[in-house]
Amino acid sequence: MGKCKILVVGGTGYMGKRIVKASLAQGHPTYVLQRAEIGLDIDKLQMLLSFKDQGAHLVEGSFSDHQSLVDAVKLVDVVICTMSGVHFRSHNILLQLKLVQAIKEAGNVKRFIPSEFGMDPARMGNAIEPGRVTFDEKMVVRKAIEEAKIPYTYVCGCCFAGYFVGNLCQLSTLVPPKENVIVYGNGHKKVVFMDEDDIATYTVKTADDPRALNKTVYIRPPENILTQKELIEKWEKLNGRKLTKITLSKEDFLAPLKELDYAQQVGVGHFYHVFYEGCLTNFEIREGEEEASELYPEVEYNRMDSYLKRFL
Ligand code: NDP
Ligand code: GO6
Repeated sequence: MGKCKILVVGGTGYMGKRIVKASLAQGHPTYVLQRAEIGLDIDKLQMLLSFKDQGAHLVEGSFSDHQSLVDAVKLVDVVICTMSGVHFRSHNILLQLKLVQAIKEAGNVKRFIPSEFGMDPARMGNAIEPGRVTFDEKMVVRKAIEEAKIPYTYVCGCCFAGYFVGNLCQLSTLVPPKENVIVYGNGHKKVVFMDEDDIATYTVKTADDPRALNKTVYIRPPENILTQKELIEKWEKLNGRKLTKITLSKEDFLAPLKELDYAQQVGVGHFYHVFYEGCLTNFEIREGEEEASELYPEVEYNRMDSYLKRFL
């Protein structure tokens, strides 16, 4: 039996390009949606051409052309969508409803993996405004998938290292602070940090795995469950220098929320849930749910001390 065919929607994005890479690496016939709207975006076009050089098939289509989406999904067994959900980029999670309609109509897709890859929206019913929009929208997409009886896997449960590790969990920067580091509360909530390439590897692994059918797969590998304090210590050890810790209470963290722009308000809300509530780890993974490193013990996921070495 050959490897299942995978269509990546959102393939030139931050997560999408890694899904394309992982799909090719795992030997899947890999299809990437080439949207008409990219127009003069030369970087996207060049990236798509490089995917083709690596063996991917480019499929022309557009979210404003329903038939083109139906035709695209008819080519494959699995659709993985990495639509933007990042509020300082081109967040568009609800656009996936069009993809859900196309998959429903096409009728051939054996698995749909929607754009999730973060906090489990099903557990974020009490999230604060305006950041909760992320979870509300992802839940709207889930509801449409389940109502259409489309087989699915929801991949979630961790923080992207790119947004959370290099900066030692500081907002508005992606590199380590030089002198002072803001510590959220006592810095002791357990967080899950993952190299995005490993998230992509696990995601593609679930695509044809019956154990992941109609389930949520949490990415929570034991070695990458760390508190903010532990992450800071790893950096200090590597860098040979201590940082000055500035403890921030949850009240002080949330106080300036209203003065920030919308995207940052969303981000602050998300940081609040991750670092003050510990929302990634304050529940057990139960019957009917799976954990990625247990399903795929052969994957040698990157540890965060080696990830941090890139910043030395
Ligand atoms: P990006 O911002 O990189 O965008 C991904 C793709 O979305 C783009 O490349 C583009 O596809 C597509 N897209 C954007 N706007 C439109 C539009 N108007 N019409 C059609 N397609 C559009 O997204 P990320 O990779 O950063 O995010 C993917 C997921 O990961 C989201 O669900 C997000 O919430 C989650 N996330 C989780 C994080 C975590 O720490 N856990 C951190 C960051 C994101 P194309 O390639 O066709 O141009
Ligand atoms: C990451 C961010 C970083 C925001 C999730 C503002 C959805 C999730 C862990 O896109 O808003 O500086 O789960 O100043 O389910 C963004 C979002 C983080 C990055 C959160 C995210 C995480 C989205 C910032 C900033 C580094």
